[in-house]
Amino acid sequence: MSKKILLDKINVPGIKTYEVYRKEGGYASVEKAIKAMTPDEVVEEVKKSGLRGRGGAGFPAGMKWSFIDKKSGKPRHLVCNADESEPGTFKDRYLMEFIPHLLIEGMITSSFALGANLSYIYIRGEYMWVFKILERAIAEAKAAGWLGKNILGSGYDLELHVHCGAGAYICGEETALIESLEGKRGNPRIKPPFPAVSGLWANPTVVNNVETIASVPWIINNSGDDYAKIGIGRSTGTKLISASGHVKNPGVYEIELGLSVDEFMNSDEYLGGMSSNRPLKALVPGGSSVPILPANLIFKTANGEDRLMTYESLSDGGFATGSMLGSGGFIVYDDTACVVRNTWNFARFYHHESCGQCTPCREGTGWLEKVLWRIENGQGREEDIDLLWSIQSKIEGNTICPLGDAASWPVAAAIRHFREEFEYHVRFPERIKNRNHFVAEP
Ligand code: L3W
Ligand code: SF4
Repeated sequence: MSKKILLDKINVPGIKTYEVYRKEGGYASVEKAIKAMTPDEVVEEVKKSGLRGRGGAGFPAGMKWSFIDKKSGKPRHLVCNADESEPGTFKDRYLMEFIPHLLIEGMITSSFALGANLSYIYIRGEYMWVFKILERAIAEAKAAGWLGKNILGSGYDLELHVHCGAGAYICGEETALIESLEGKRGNPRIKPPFPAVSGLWANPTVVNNVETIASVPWIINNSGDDYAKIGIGRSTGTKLISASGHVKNPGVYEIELGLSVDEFMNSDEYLGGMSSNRPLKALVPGGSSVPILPANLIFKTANGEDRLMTYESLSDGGFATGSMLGSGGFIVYDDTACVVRNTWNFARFYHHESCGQCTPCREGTGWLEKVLWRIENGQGREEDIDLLWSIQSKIEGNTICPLGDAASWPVAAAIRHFREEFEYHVRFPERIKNRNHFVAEP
Protein backbone atom coordinates (compact mmCIF):
# COMPACT_ATOMS: atom_id res chain seq x y z
CA MET A 1 0.00 0.00 0.00
CA SER A 2 1.52 3.34 -1.05
CA LYS A 3 1.98 6.02 1.58
CA LYS A 4 -0.54 8.84 1.18
CA ILE A 5 0.39 12.38 1.99
CA LEU A 6 -1.98 14.34 -0.28
CA LEU A 7 -5.10 12.18 -0.30
CA ASP A 8 -4.84 10.62 3.18
CA LYS A 9 -7.75 12.75 4.47
CA ILE A 10 -9.76 12.87 1.25
CA ASN A 11 -12.50 10.59 2.60
CA VAL A 12 -13.00 12.40 5.91
CA PRO A 13 -16.61 13.68 5.83
CA GLY A 14 -16.70 17.47 5.48
CA ILE A 15 -12.95 17.83 4.73
CA LYS A 16 -13.86 20.46 2.13
CA THR A 17 -14.85 22.84 4.92
CA TYR A 18 -12.48 24.91 7.00
CA GLU A 19 -13.78 23.56 10.34
CA VAL A 20 -13.17 19.90 9.53
CA TYR A 21 -9.88 20.56 7.71
CA ARG A 22 -8.58 22.49 10.72
CA LYS A 23 -9.82 19.86 13.19
CA GLU A 24 -7.85 17.27 11.18
CA GLY A 25 -4.64 19.23 11.72
CA GLY A 26 -4.90 21.59 8.76
CA TYR A 27 -2.87 24.83 8.66
CA ALA A 28 -0.26 23.38 11.06
CA SER A 29 2.46 24.00 8.45
CA VAL A 30 1.57 27.71 8.33
CA GLU A 31 1.81 27.94 12.11
CA LYS A 32 5.12 26.09 12.16
CA ALA A 33 6.66 28.06 9.30
CA ILE A 34 5.57 31.51 10.44
CA LYS A 35 6.14 31.05 14.18
CA ALA A 36 9.20 28.83 14.27
CA MET A 37 11.07 29.11 10.98
CA THR A 38 12.65 31.74 8.75
CA PRO A 39 11.62 31.86 5.08
CA ASP A 40 15.05 30.52 4.09
CA GLU A 41 14.62 27.55 6.43
CA VAL A 42 11.34 26.69 4.69
CA VAL A 43 13.10 26.86 1.30
CA GLU A 44 15.87 24.64 2.69
CA GLU A 45 13.38 21.93 3.77
CA VAL A 46 11.78 21.92 0.32
CA LYS A 47 15.24 21.64 -1.25
CA LYS A 48 16.10 18.70 1.02
CA SER A 49 12.84 16.96 0.13
CA GLY A 50 13.85 16.62 -3.52
CA LEU A 51 10.27 17.56 -4.48
CA ARG A 52 10.08 18.04 -8.25
CA GLY A 53 7.55 20.05 -10.24
CA ARG A 54 4.40 17.98 -10.72
CA GLY A 55 3.08 19.84 -13.79
CA GLY A 56 5.16 17.83 -16.26
CA ALA A 57 8.73 19.07 -16.40
CA GLY A 58 9.87 17.69 -13.00
CA PHE A 59 12.16 20.64 -12.26
CA PRO A 60 13.32 20.61 -8.56
CA ALA A 61 10.94 22.90 -6.67
CA GLY A 62 13.42 23.98 -3.98
CA MET A 63 15.98 24.93 -6.62
CA LYS A 64 13.38 27.00 -8.47
CA TRP A 65 12.51 28.75 -5.20
CA SER A 66 16.16 29.52 -4.53
CA PHE A 67 16.44 31.20 -7.96
CA ILE A 68 13.92 33.85 -6.96
CA ASP A 69 15.51 37.25 -6.97
CA LYS A 70 15.33 38.52 -3.37
CA LYS A 71 17.89 41.30 -3.84
CA SER A 72 16.08 43.52 -6.34
CA GLY A 73 13.67 44.81 -3.68
CA LYS A 74 10.78 44.24 -6.10
CA PRO A 75 7.56 42.60 -4.89
CA ARG A 76 7.60 38.79 -5.30
CA HIS A 77 4.75 36.51 -6.28
CA LEU A 78 3.77 32.89 -6.07
CA VAL A 79 1.47 31.79 -8.86
CA CYS A 80 -0.20 28.40 -8.72
CA ASN A 81 -0.68 26.83 -12.12
CA ALA A 82 -4.14 25.27 -11.91
CA ASP A 83 -4.72 25.51 -15.66
CA GLU A 84 -4.88 21.73 -15.88
CA SER A 85 -5.63 21.05 -19.55
CA GLU A 86 -3.29 18.26 -20.60
CA PRO A 87 -5.43 15.55 -22.24
CA GLY A 88 -5.52 12.58 -19.87
CA THR A 89 -4.75 14.67 -16.76
CA PHE A 90 -7.39 15.44 -14.12
CA LYS A 91 -5.57 15.08 -10.79
CA ASP A 92 -5.33 18.76 -9.83
CA ARG A 93 -9.09 19.14 -10.24
CA TYR A 94 -9.61 16.23 -7.85
CA LEU A 95 -7.36 17.75 -5.24
CA MET A 96 -8.87 21.24 -5.50
CA GLU A 97 -12.43 19.99 -5.59
CA PHE A 98 -12.25 17.61 -2.64
CA ILE A 99 -9.57 19.07 -0.34
CA PRO A 100 -9.26 22.73 -1.35
CA HIS A 101 -7.75 23.89 1.93
CA LEU A 102 -4.66 21.75 1.31
CA LEU A 103 -3.82 23.96 -1.65
CA ILE A 104 -4.63 27.16 0.26
CA GLU A 105 -2.41 26.01 3.14
CA GLY A 106 0.40 25.18 0.69
CA MET A 107 0.01 28.58 -0.95
CA ILE A 108 0.39 30.41 2.38
CA THR A 109 3.39 28.38 3.59
CA SER A 110 5.09 28.63 0.19
CA SER A 111 4.35 32.36 -0.21
CA PHE A 112 5.90 32.94 3.22
CA ALA A 113 9.03 31.06 2.11
CA LEU A 114 9.34 33.23 -1.00
CA GLY A 115 8.51 36.52 0.75
CA ALA A 116 5.48 36.95 -1.54
CA ASN A 117 2.73 39.25 -0.28
CA LEU A 118 0.45 38.89 -3.32
CA SER A 119 -0.16 35.44 -4.76
CA TYR A 120 -2.52 33.92 -7.29
CA ILE A 121 -4.13 30.66 -8.24
CA TYR A 122 -4.75 30.63 -12.01
CA ILE A 123 -7.43 28.05 -12.77
CA ARG A 124 -8.69 26.91 -16.17
CA GLY A 125 -11.97 28.45 -17.29
CA GLU A 126 -13.71 25.09 -17.64
CA TYR A 127 -13.28 24.45 -13.90
CA MET A 128 -15.79 27.13 -12.92
CA TRP A 129 -17.34 25.07 -10.13
CA VAL A 130 -13.89 24.43 -8.66
CA PHE A 131 -13.12 28.15 -8.96
CA LYS A 132 -16.11 28.75 -6.66
CA ILE A 133 -14.91 26.08 -4.22
CA LEU A 134 -11.51 27.81 -4.04
CA GLU A 135 -13.05 31.26 -3.63
CA ARG A 136 -15.03 29.95 -0.70
CA ALA A 137 -11.99 28.25 0.85
CA ILE A 138 -9.96 31.46 0.53
CA ALA A 139 -12.76 33.44 2.23
CA GLU A 140 -12.90 30.88 5.06
CA ALA A 141 -9.12 30.98 5.51
CA LYS A 142 -9.17 34.77 5.54
CA ALA A 143 -12.00 34.89 8.09
CA ALA A 144 -9.95 32.57 10.32
CA GLY A 145 -6.90 34.85 10.14
CA TRP A 146 -4.64 32.79 7.87
CA LEU A 147 -4.67 35.43 5.13
CA GLY A 148 -4.62 39.21 5.13
CA LYS A 149 -2.58 41.54 7.31
CA ASN A 150 -0.23 40.48 10.08
CA ILE A 151 -0.87 36.73 9.88
CA LEU A 152 -0.58 35.14 13.38
CA GLY A 153 0.76 38.47 14.67
CA SER A 154 3.98 37.92 12.74
CA GLY A 155 3.95 41.07 10.63
CA TYR A 156 3.68 38.90 7.48
CA ASP A 157 0.90 39.96 5.06
CA LEU A 158 -0.52 37.88 2.24
CA GLU A 159 -3.36 38.47 -0.22
CA LEU A 160 -4.40 35.44 -2.26
CA HIS A 161 -6.64 35.60 -5.32
CA VAL A 162 -8.04 32.93 -7.58
CA HIS A 163 -8.19 33.96 -11.25
CA CYS A 164 -10.10 32.14 -13.95
CA GLY A 165 -8.64 31.55 -17.41
CA ALA A 166 -10.74 31.59 -20.56
CA GLY A 167 -10.18 28.07 -21.86
CA ALA A 168 -6.81 28.07 -23.65
CA TYR A 169 -4.43 25.12 -23.11
CA ILE A 170 -1.45 27.33 -23.83
CA CYS A 171 -2.13 29.36 -20.68
CA GLY A 172 -0.79 26.36 -18.75
CA GLU A 173 2.65 27.29 -20.10
CA GLU A 174 4.01 29.44 -17.28
CA THR A 175 4.86 32.60 -19.25
CA ALA A 176 1.59 32.49 -21.23
CA LEU A 177 -0.17 32.13 -17.90
CA ILE A 178 1.62 35.22 -16.62
CA GLU A 179 0.66 37.19 -19.76
CA SER A 180 -2.95 36.11 -19.30
CA LEU A 181 -2.90 37.08 -15.62
CA GLU A 182 -1.64 40.52 -16.67
CA GLY A 183 -4.77 40.84 -18.84
CA LYS A 184 -3.10 40.12 -22.19
CA ARG A 185 -3.43 37.39 -24.81
CA GLY A 186 -1.79 34.21 -23.51
CA ASN A 187 1.29 34.17 -25.74
CA PRO A 188 4.37 32.44 -24.25
CA ARG A 189 7.44 34.62 -23.69
CA ILE A 190 10.96 33.72 -24.72
CA LYS A 191 12.98 32.33 -21.76
CA PRO A 192 15.34 33.45 -20.29
CA PRO A 193 14.56 35.52 -18.38
CA PHE A 194 12.81 32.88 -16.32
CA PRO A 195 9.86 33.99 -14.19
CA ALA A 196 11.98 33.62 -11.04
CA VAL A 197 13.87 36.69 -12.29
CA SER A 198 11.18 38.50 -14.28
CA GLY A 199 7.66 37.16 -14.10
CA LEU A 200 4.33 38.75 -13.21
CA TRP A 201 4.56 42.51 -13.97
CA ALA A 202 8.31 41.90 -14.39
CA ASN A 203 8.55 40.97 -10.70
CA PRO A 204 10.32 37.82 -9.45
CA THR A 205 7.69 35.08 -9.62
CA VAL A 206 7.55 31.37 -8.89
CA VAL A 207 5.02 29.36 -10.89
CA ASN A 208 4.28 25.92 -9.41
CA ASN A 209 1.70 23.27 -10.18
CA VAL A 210 -1.21 22.60 -7.74
CA GLU A 211 0.17 19.22 -6.65
CA THR A 212 3.66 20.65 -6.04
CA ILE A 213 2.27 23.34 -3.74
CA ALA A 214 -0.06 20.91 -1.99
CA SER A 215 2.96 18.73 -1.10
CA VAL A 216 4.63 21.55 0.86
CA PRO A 217 2.53 21.31 4.08
CA TRP A 218 3.57 17.67 4.64
CA ILE A 219 7.23 18.54 4.04
CA ILE A 220 7.12 21.35 6.58
CA ASN A 221 5.06 19.40 9.15
CA ASN A 222 7.46 16.46 8.92
CA SER A 223 10.78 17.31 7.25
CA GLY A 224 12.44 17.46 3.88
CA ASP A 225 14.52 14.44 4.89
CA ASP A 226 11.39 12.41 5.70
CA TYR A 227 9.88 13.29 2.33
CA ALA A 228 13.08 12.29 0.56
CA LYS A 229 12.82 8.85 2.18
CA ILE A 230 9.61 8.22 0.22
CA GLY A 231 10.16 7.22 -3.39
CA ILE A 232 13.37 6.18 -5.05
CA GLY A 233 16.53 7.99 -6.18
CA ARG A 234 15.78 11.45 -7.59
CA SER A 235 12.08 10.63 -7.80
CA THR A 236 11.15 11.40 -4.21
CA GLY A 237 7.74 11.52 -2.60
CA THR A 238 4.34 10.57 -3.93
CA LYS A 239 2.66 11.41 -7.23
CA LEU A 240 -0.95 11.76 -8.24
CA ILE A 241 -1.78 9.74 -11.32
CA SER A 242 -4.92 10.27 -13.42
CA ALA A 243 -5.67 6.88 -14.97
CA SER A 244 -8.03 6.44 -17.89
CA GLY A 245 -8.69 4.19 -20.86
CA HIS A 246 -9.23 0.44 -21.01
CA VAL A 247 -8.62 -0.40 -17.35
CA LYS A 248 -10.94 -1.82 -14.72
CA ASN A 249 -10.52 0.97 -12.17
CA PRO A 250 -9.87 4.36 -13.79
CA GLY A 251 -9.50 7.35 -11.47
CA VAL A 252 -7.03 9.45 -9.48
CA TYR A 253 -4.43 7.57 -7.41
CA GLU A 254 -1.68 8.71 -5.11
CA ILE A 255 1.29 6.39 -5.55
CA GLU A 256 4.76 6.28 -4.06
CA LEU A 257 7.23 7.01 -6.82
CA GLY A 258 9.13 3.81 -7.54
CA LEU A 259 6.06 1.57 -7.75
CA SER A 260 6.38 -0.75 -10.73
CA VAL A 261 4.22 -0.04 -13.77
CA ASP A 262 3.14 -3.69 -13.62
CA GLU A 263 1.82 -3.37 -10.08
CA PHE A 264 0.09 -0.09 -10.85
CA MET A 265 -1.57 -1.52 -13.94
CA ASN A 266 -2.49 -4.96 -12.73
CA SER A 267 -2.99 -5.06 -8.96
CA ASP A 268 -6.50 -4.69 -7.54
CA GLU A 269 -5.30 -1.88 -5.27
CA TYR A 270 -4.79 0.26 -8.37
CA LEU A 271 -6.05 -0.21 -11.93
CA GLY A 272 -7.01 -3.89 -11.68
CA GLY A 273 -5.86 -4.83 -15.18
CA MET A 274 -7.64 -4.42 -18.51
CA SER A 275 -11.35 -3.63 -18.39
CA SER A 276 -12.05 -5.69 -21.48
CA ASN A 277 -9.76 -8.63 -20.74
CA ARG A 278 -8.34 -7.88 -24.19
CA PRO A 279 -4.59 -7.59 -24.78
CA LEU A 280 -2.78 -4.45 -23.77
CA LYS A 281 -1.60 -2.57 -26.86
CA ALA A 282 -0.07 0.73 -25.75
CA LEU A 283 0.36 3.21 -22.92
CA VAL A 284 0.71 6.98 -22.74
CA PRO A 285 2.06 7.34 -19.19
CA GLY A 286 2.27 11.10 -18.75
CA GLY A 287 -0.45 12.95 -20.65
CA SER A 288 -0.89 13.53 -24.39
CA SER A 289 2.43 15.40 -24.73
CA VAL A 290 4.62 12.39 -24.03
CA PRO A 291 5.66 9.54 -26.35
CA ILE A 292 3.41 6.47 -26.55
CA LEU A 293 4.90 3.13 -25.42
CA PRO A 294 4.14 -0.15 -27.23
CA ALA A 295 3.19 -3.22 -25.16
CA ASN A 296 6.71 -4.71 -25.15
CA LEU A 297 8.19 -1.57 -23.54
CA ILE A 298 5.53 -0.93 -20.89
CA PHE A 299 6.57 -3.27 -18.07
CA LYS A 300 10.26 -3.59 -18.94
CA THR A 301 12.76 -1.03 -20.14
CA ALA A 302 14.86 -1.71 -23.23
CA ASN A 303 17.54 -3.09 -20.86
CA GLY A 304 15.11 -5.62 -19.45
CA GLU A 305 14.74 -3.87 -16.09
CA ASP A 306 11.34 -3.46 -14.45
CA ARG A 307 9.76 -0.21 -15.65
CA LEU A 308 9.00 1.94 -12.60
CA MET A 309 6.71 4.90 -12.05
CA THR A 310 9.60 7.37 -11.79
CA TYR A 311 10.91 10.27 -13.88
CA GLU A 312 14.01 8.25 -14.73
CA SER A 313 12.60 4.82 -15.47
CA LEU A 314 9.76 6.04 -17.70
CA SER A 315 12.20 7.99 -19.84
CA ASP A 316 14.84 5.27 -19.80
CA GLY A 317 16.69 4.95 -23.09
CA GLY A 318 15.38 8.27 -24.40
CA PHE A 319 12.43 8.56 -26.75
CA ALA A 320 13.47 5.57 -28.87
CA THR A 321 12.49 3.20 -26.07
CA GLY A 322 11.12 5.39 -23.30
CA SER A 323 8.54 8.06 -22.55
CA MET A 324 8.04 10.49 -19.63
CA LEU A 325 6.22 10.64 -16.29
CA GLY A 326 5.00 14.10 -17.39
CA SER A 327 1.90 15.25 -15.57
CA GLY A 328 0.89 11.67 -14.68
CA GLY A 329 -1.93 11.31 -17.23
CA PHE A 330 -1.84 7.51 -17.57
CA ILE A 331 -3.85 6.45 -20.67
CA VAL A 332 -4.16 2.72 -21.38
CA TYR A 333 -5.14 1.25 -24.77
CA ASP A 334 -6.23 -2.28 -25.62
CA ASP A 335 -5.90 -3.85 -29.06
CA THR A 336 -9.16 -2.33 -30.32
CA ALA A 337 -7.65 1.18 -30.17
CA CYS A 338 -6.40 2.71 -33.41
CA VAL A 339 -3.02 4.38 -32.92
CA VAL A 340 -3.43 6.46 -36.10
CA ARG A 341 -6.76 7.81 -34.95
CA ASN A 342 -5.38 8.52 -31.48
CA THR A 343 -2.37 10.35 -32.96
CA TRP A 344 -4.67 12.37 -35.25
CA ASN A 345 -6.84 13.26 -32.26
CA PHE A 346 -3.82 14.58 -30.30
CA ALA A 347 -2.52 16.46 -33.38
CA ARG A 348 -5.91 18.10 -33.84
CA PHE A 349 -5.79 19.24 -30.23
CA TYR A 350 -2.31 20.80 -30.55
CA HIS A 351 -3.20 22.51 -33.81
CA HIS A 352 -6.28 24.00 -32.20
CA GLU A 353 -4.34 25.14 -29.11
CA SER A 354 -1.21 26.52 -30.84
CA CYS A 355 -0.98 30.25 -30.09
CA GLY A 356 0.42 30.81 -33.59
CA GLN A 357 3.52 32.85 -32.68
CA CYS A 358 6.10 30.44 -34.16
CA THR A 359 5.86 29.31 -37.78
CA PRO A 360 7.00 25.68 -37.20
CA CYS A 361 4.30 25.17 -34.57
CA ARG A 362 1.51 27.21 -36.21
CA GLU A 363 1.96 25.66 -39.67
CA GLY A 364 3.44 22.32 -38.66
CA THR A 365 0.64 21.35 -36.27
CA GLY A 366 -1.86 22.11 -39.05
CA TRP A 367 0.07 19.89 -41.48
CA LEU A 368 0.27 17.07 -38.94
CA GLU A 369 -3.47 17.22 -38.39
CA LYS A 370 -4.28 17.27 -42.12
CA VAL A 371 -1.93 14.45 -43.11
CA LEU A 372 -3.01 12.27 -40.19
CA TRP A 373 -6.65 12.92 -41.06
CA ARG A 374 -6.23 11.70 -44.60
CA ILE A 375 -4.36 8.57 -43.51
CA GLU A 376 -7.01 7.82 -40.92
CA ASN A 377 -9.79 8.35 -43.46
CA GLY A 378 -8.47 6.09 -46.18
CA GLN A 379 -6.93 8.83 -48.36
CA GLY A 380 -3.33 8.39 -47.28
CA ARG A 381 -0.41 8.23 -49.73
CA GLU A 382 2.68 6.02 -49.47
CA GLU A 383 4.91 9.04 -48.89
CA ASP A 384 2.71 10.47 -46.11
CA ILE A 385 4.40 8.55 -43.32
CA ASP A 386 7.81 10.00 -44.20
CA LEU A 387 6.18 13.38 -44.65
CA LEU A 388 4.77 13.20 -41.11
CA TRP A 389 8.22 12.25 -39.80
CA SER A 390 9.76 15.18 -41.61
CA ILE A 391 7.17 17.69 -40.33
CA GLN A 392 7.45 16.63 -36.69
CA SER A 393 11.26 16.73 -36.85
CA LYS A 394 11.13 20.33 -38.08
CA ILE A 395 8.86 21.44 -35.23
CA GLU A 396 10.79 19.83 -32.36
CA GLY A 397 13.27 22.18 -30.73
CA ASN A 398 12.44 25.07 -33.05
CA THR A 399 9.74 26.85 -31.11
CA ILE A 400 9.37 29.35 -28.29
CA CYS A 401 7.57 27.04 -25.88
CA PRO A 402 7.22 23.26 -25.34
CA LEU A 403 3.85 23.03 -27.13
CA GLY A 404 5.74 22.49 -30.37
CA ASP A 405 7.66 19.55 -28.86
CA ALA A 406 4.47 18.25 -27.30
CA ALA A 407 2.84 18.17 -30.74
CA SER A 408 5.77 16.44 -32.42
CA TRP A 409 6.76 13.75 -29.84
CA PRO A 410 3.49 11.75 -29.95
CA VAL A 411 3.67 11.64 -33.76
CA ALA A 412 7.32 10.54 -33.76
CA ALA A 413 6.69 7.83 -31.17
CA ALA A 414 3.57 6.53 -32.94
CA ILE A 415 5.48 6.17 -36.21
CA ARG A 416 8.52 4.70 -34.49
CA HIS A 417 6.57 2.00 -32.67
CA PHE A 418 3.49 1.49 -34.86
CA ARG A 419 4.70 2.19 -38.41
CA GLU A 420 3.01 -0.94 -39.75
CA GLU A 421 -0.35 0.37 -38.55
CA PHE A 422 0.15 3.58 -40.56
CA GLU A 423 1.17 1.49 -43.57
CA TYR A 424 -1.92 -0.69 -43.19
CA HIS A 425 -4.10 2.44 -43.30
CA VAL A 426 -2.41 3.56 -46.52
CA ARG A 427 -2.45 0.14 -48.23
CA PHE A 428 -5.98 -0.96 -47.33
CA PRO A 429 -8.05 2.22 -47.49
CA GLU A 430 -11.29 0.33 -48.14
CA ARG A 431 -10.93 -1.55 -44.82
CA ILE A 432 -10.26 1.72 -43.01
CA LYS A 433 -13.23 3.46 -44.64
CA ASN A 434 -15.59 0.72 -43.54
CA ARG A 435 -15.01 1.50 -39.88
CA ASN A 436 -17.74 3.39 -38.17
CA HIS A 437 -15.85 6.45 -36.96
CA PHE A 438 -15.47 8.85 -39.86
CA VAL A 439 -14.54 12.34 -38.70
CA ALA A 440 -15.04 15.73 -40.32
CA GLU A 441 -12.19 16.97 -42.53
CA PRO A 442 -10.11 19.74 -40.89
C1 L3W B 1 15.06 29.54 -13.28
C2 L3W B 1 16.53 28.39 -14.71
N1 L3W B 1 14.02 28.71 -13.51
C3 L3W B 1 14.08 25.97 -15.70
C4 L3W B 1 12.01 26.59 -14.42
C5 L3W B 1 11.06 27.10 -15.48
C6 L3W B 1 9.84 26.22 -15.21
C7 L3W B 1 10.43 24.90 -14.77
C8 L3W B 1 10.48 23.83 -15.82
O1 L3W B 1 7.11 22.73 -19.48
C9 L3W B 1 6.46 20.42 -19.43
C10 L3W B 1 6.54 20.37 -20.94
C11 L3W B 1 5.23 19.71 -21.31
N2 L3W B 1 16.27 29.41 -13.85
C12 L3W B 1 15.47 27.50 -15.00
C13 L3W B 1 14.23 27.72 -14.38
N3 L3W B 1 13.41 26.76 -14.83
N4 L3W B 1 15.35 26.42 -15.83
O2 L3W B 1 11.72 25.20 -14.29
O3 L3W B 1 10.90 24.38 -17.04
P1 L3W B 1 10.87 23.60 -18.39
O4 L3W B 1 11.29 24.59 -19.43
O5 L3W B 1 11.68 22.38 -18.26
O6 L3W B 1 9.38 23.12 -18.63
P2 L3W B 1 7.96 23.88 -18.74
O7 L3W B 1 8.00 25.04 -19.67
O8 L3W B 1 7.42 24.15 -17.38
C14 L3W B 1 6.28 21.78 -18.87
C15 L3W B 1 4.97 18.85 -20.13
O9 L3W B 1 5.33 19.66 -19.06
N5 L3W B 1 3.59 18.42 -20.02
C16 L3W B 1 2.55 19.33 -19.99
C17 L3W B 1 1.78 19.32 -18.96
C18 L3W B 1 0.56 20.13 -18.88
C19 L3W B 1 -0.05 20.22 -17.70
C20 L3W B 1 -1.36 20.73 -17.48
O10 L3W B 1 -2.18 20.85 -18.35
N6 L3W B 1 -1.61 21.02 -16.22
O11 L3W B 1 0.57 19.81 -16.60
C21 L3W B 1 3.36 17.09 -19.86
O12 L3W B 1 4.18 16.25 -19.86
O13 L3W B 1 5.34 18.92 -22.46
O14 L3W B 1 7.63 19.54 -21.25
O15 L3W B 1 9.08 26.75 -14.19
O16 L3W B 1 10.82 28.45 -15.31
N7 L3W B 1 17.74 28.28 -15.26
FE1 SF4 C 1 2.83 29.42 -29.58
FE2 SF4 C 1 3.35 26.97 -30.53
FE3 SF4 C 1 5.24 28.81 -30.48
FE4 SF4 C 1 4.35 27.77 -28.18
S1 SF4 C 1 5.42 26.67 -29.79
S2 SF4 C 1 4.78 29.91 -28.61
S3 SF4 C 1 2.17 27.48 -28.70
S4 SF4 C 1 3.34 28.89 -31.67
